[in-house]
Amino acid sequence: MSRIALITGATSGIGKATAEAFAEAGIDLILCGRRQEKLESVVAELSDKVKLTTLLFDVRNKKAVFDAISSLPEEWKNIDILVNNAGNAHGLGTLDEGDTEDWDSMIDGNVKGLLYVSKAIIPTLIANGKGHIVNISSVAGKQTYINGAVYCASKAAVEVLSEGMRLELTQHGIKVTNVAPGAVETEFSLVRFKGDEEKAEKVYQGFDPLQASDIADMILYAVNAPARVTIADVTILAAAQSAATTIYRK
Ligand code: NDP
Ligand code: 8X3
Repeated sequence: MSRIALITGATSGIGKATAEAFAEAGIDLILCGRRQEKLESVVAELSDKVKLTTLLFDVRNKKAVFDAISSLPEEWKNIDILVNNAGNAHGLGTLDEGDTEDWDSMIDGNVKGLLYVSKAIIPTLIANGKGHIVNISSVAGKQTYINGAVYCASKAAVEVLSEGMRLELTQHGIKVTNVAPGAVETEFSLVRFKGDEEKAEKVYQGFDPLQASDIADMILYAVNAPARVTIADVTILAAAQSAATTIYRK
């Protein structure tokens, strides 16, 4: 019987690449995001491979999260894999000059949103006595960098939540994998710099950055590992990257 995965942030970057990798592996997909046209284009791309459905919600909106997940038809309710990927950085700057709206977006999206989606799905995993949660953290959750305190704090929270989930859920046969990528070339920097393409492109210049598919490959490996194996915590860096903000550029 094929497995069902729910992926948040499936409209671009790591989430979309994970949908593509899962579809190749025959995993049916519940794709989530806020941009409907992007969700539809991923469905069109993958619909000849697996069964797909979509949920449109903002992870920051608690009611929308619970309403969307409880609206799933019966045949989609038995989720096997949850990929908590939705999230972004908003802005890069000091705390005294930081925009509190940006802080709200990061804390509400990267932390509280991940919690809401998890709370909506964990009871099903427990009832089924099996499942796998993959949380997308960041190297920024392991190493704080200048001007990134709030984003780093939000990802440090994801690290802690991954540990907490593993402590709670192992007894129920549920695996928890924390994935901490370094610099991945996605829409991430475009969002961080509020659509400034020049600034965003500079982040990935002078070295060979990670691609979203590199992270998706790792996620697929983790969810396909033998039953006796939990891939608990993985950091993936670009080969030219030695720490969160240390990148050797040519
Ligand atoms: P992208 O900007 O390409 O993708 C972000 C995804 O998250 C989009 O699909 C977006 O969908 C979704 N999303 C963002 N905010 C919300 C929200 N409030 N509600 C619902 N969905 C939301 O970036 P990445 O693929 O790079 O980012 C994916 C994850 O990887 C993030 O958690 C990020 O922090 C993490 N990460 C990224 C790294 C990088 O260098 N790129 C490195 C380490 C970690 P939509 O806009 O349609 O809602
Ligand atoms: C994204 C990677 O280093 O820009 O989490 O914060 S970084």
